[in-house]
Amino acid sequence: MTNTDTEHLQSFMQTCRQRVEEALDRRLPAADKLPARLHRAMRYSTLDGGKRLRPILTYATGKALEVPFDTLDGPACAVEFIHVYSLIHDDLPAMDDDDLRRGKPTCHVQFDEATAILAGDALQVLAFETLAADPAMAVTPSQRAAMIDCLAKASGAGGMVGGQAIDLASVGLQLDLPALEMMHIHKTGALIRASVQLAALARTDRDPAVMEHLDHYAKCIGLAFQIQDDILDEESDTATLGKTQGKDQAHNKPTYPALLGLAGAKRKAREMHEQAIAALETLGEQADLLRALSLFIIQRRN
Ligand code: GRG
Repeated sequence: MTNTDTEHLQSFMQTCRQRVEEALDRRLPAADKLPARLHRAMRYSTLDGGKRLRPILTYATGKALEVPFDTLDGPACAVEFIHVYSLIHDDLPAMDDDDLRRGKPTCHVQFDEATAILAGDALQVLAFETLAADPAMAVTPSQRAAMIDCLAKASGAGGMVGGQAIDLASVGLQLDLPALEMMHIHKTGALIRASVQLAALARTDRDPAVMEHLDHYAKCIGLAFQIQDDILDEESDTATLGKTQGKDQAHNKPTYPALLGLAGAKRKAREMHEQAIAALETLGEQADLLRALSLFIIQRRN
């Protein structure tokens, strides 16, 4: 990737971050609206933090398919609402029991456990309300239904929640590579895949071959993202990550570096990136941002 490509990606990501920040702000309940503690917790965990990788993927897919950004604000927010809810619940004492997220105290530490559970619940519902009713989305009712179906499947027992259940059940167990992959395809990969699919669903004249290529790309970057996450958990530090570093090892969790070694995990991440790029072969230069994002995923430091 040239310097110009990197600068272009950085400026695109910055534009998307600003855009989604404003869109999230508008869709969240006001902080002083009752019940104010719940609304403050929802806003605290959602706003002003995170890489916004999933919304950026939604917008970048929109660029590749020429979908207007006004139509994508709803899907971009919906996927981020689901992501934030999952982080809040994952940090709870009953799950990962963490006190640092996005460089600040986790929701249950800043507020309390019950409020954190409710904030997660409410964000999850807000995601679907956004897809069902967002007036700025120029889509047909059947496209809306397809988007709701897509996000529900990606988030539920057959997707992210199922992956989290496998993860909780596997602590201390010796998972082999296919089992580890299966867990991550659900836990992290499903939502990343949905971030791409939601933008594609905004087009009525979908070419099934292009949809398939984009889906393959999304599956590959989903795994690459998780492998890099595991690598960073070993290589990075708490301040850079904005979350507790070294937790995987401390909790004896199965990870890619544990199974493949650090060098093997890096090779695997690179392989997934190369497969992602190959999947986009038939798409023209309008897919360059997606290509650059794939590289960003395996080179990110937080
Ligand atoms: C509790 C239903 C439920 C699901 C939890 C996604 C998840 C499932 C848990 C998060 C725990 C975790 C650290 C997973 C590894 C990969 C991951 C999703 C990291 C966080 O995503 P980033 O790096 O976070 O995109 P930011 O803060 O940048 O948005």
